[in-house]
This record gives sequence, structure tokens and C-alpha cells, in this order.
Amino acid sequence: MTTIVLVQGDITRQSADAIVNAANSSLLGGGGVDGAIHRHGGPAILDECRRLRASHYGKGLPTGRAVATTAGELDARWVIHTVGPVHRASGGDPSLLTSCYREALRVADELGARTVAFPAISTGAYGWPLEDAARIAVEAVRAMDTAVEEVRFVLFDDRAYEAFAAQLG
Ligand code: AR6
Repeated sequence: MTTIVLVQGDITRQSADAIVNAANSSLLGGGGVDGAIHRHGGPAILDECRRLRASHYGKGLPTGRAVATTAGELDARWVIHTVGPVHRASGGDPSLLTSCYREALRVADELGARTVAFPAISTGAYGWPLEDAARIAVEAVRAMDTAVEEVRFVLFDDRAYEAFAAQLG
């Protein structure tokens, strides 16, 4: 049984087995959550992302997929990088956003992670409407058969927190 927990705050301040990054396919960093994770986690994360690019993802990590690296100086064992869909480009089709949560949890299971902190993937630069993204995220986690014991959604502001709280009822 997976417990879903909501927290308002900065995901880089969380303690968890794995922290999920809302990355882009380059795996080389960016703004938002991605920028914060690399800033607070230090250069070891980017070093491993570069190695992964060289060995596996020369064309980029595909949207909806996930891959793990060290968590560097974050209070976690791993960062699981996933690439959310851009809302406009996806036409609102939920499948790739669902895939981000499923793939991140599949990687977490491979690693043996029991607590996983997620941001609200795609709801910033990638423009996914919060209420819809919250519904997709919660449904994806609830439908997943996983050994992860705690999924923690870490929401940056009031609006995001309320959107997720409404889904949990
Ligand atoms: N902790 C928790 N949530 C945060 C934090 C934080 N430190 N910072 C922002 N958020 P975004 P995306 C929220 O843009 O939409 C990057 O440049 C934010 O308010 O980080 O998937 C990547 O490199 C929003 O609700 O991710 C990609 O190019 C949510 O996290 C692109 O942005 C996601 O916003 C990915 O865009």
C-alpha cells in the first residue's frame, strides 16, 4: 500500500530515498525544479547526467521516461530525472504525463527506494494546467503496483497544494 503525502515547500529541502526532477530531455539542467536540484545538489548530479547522455541518451531522454543519478549533496540517495510533456505540444493527452509518474516509480522500485518525492511535473515551464496535472498525477500513482511506501508530492505554492489536496479529497 502506497501512502500519498502532500507537502508545501521546496523539493530540494526534502529528505527522501529519491527526489524526482522535472528535467528536460538534454539532462543538462534548466530552470524551475531542475535548476534548483542542480544548484543545491552540486556538480556530481550533472557529471552523471553527462555520462548518461554519452552512454545512452545522445538523442536525449525521451518524454515520459525516467533515469536515476546520484543525489549529490541533497538529502536523498538518488535523483530520478523524468521529462514531462509540454502541454501545448501534447494537445492535453495525459499519457506521457502519466508515464512520467509510472516510469519514475518503476525506476524507484528497481533501486529499492521506499520514499519518493515528486514535484508537480509539467506545471511550470511546460504549461500543464494545475488541476488537470494534479488529477493525472494522483491517478497515476494510485494505479501503480509499487513497493514504494510513501509518495510525497512537494508543491511549491498554495495553488499547487490546493489542486493536489482537492484530488485527495
Ligand atoms: N520545489 C518544488 N516545486 C518547485 C520548485 C522547487 N524548488 N521550483 C519550481 N517548482 P518546472 P516543468 C514547481 O518549470 O513544467 C526546466 O527548465 C513549479 O511551481 O520546474 O516540468 C526544465 O529544465 C511548478 O509547479 O517544470 C525543463 O526545461 C512545478 O514545480 C522545464 O523547466 C514544475 O515546474 C520543465 O518544465
